[in-house]
Amino acid sequence: MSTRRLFILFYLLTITTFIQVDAKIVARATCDDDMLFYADGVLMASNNDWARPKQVDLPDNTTVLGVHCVDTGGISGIYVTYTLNQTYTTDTSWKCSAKFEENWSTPGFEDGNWSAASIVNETLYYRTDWIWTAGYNGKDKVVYCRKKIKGWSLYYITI
Ligand SMILES: [Ca+2]
Repeated sequence: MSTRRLFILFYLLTITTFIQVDAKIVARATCDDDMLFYADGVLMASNNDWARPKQVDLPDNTTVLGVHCVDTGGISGIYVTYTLNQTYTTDTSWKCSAKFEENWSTPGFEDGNWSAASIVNETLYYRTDWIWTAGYNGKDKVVYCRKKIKGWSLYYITI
């Protein structure tokens, strides 16, 4: 193998290492009140203490996050952060619905009819980046919110 080819190989290995480090997805998720947290349609965590988000290590190739939340009274909301090169927090790019639909949390589900999430903006608990459907304040008690996150893939290059 020539020096140039060795250099290219080393270069690609370095890039691959960075991709793998960056691709690790760590999520923290909670909701007010009872949460089920999904990654690509697979149940990853449940939580019924909104003040204590659950930390979840997600598969590197996760493409869709889903939160099913049941509000059992008072105020409601969903809060998720996840790292994928940088840290993202629930915002209006999430899609929410109050209607159960089969396979709603899977990558293949078509969410074009779902509405953009509403920001709860509950100042009592400083919830400036929690989300819900537009039916906040007791109208929607059971909601489903999902978010397509950036996927990643490895490219194989012949030197
Ligand atoms: Ca509540």
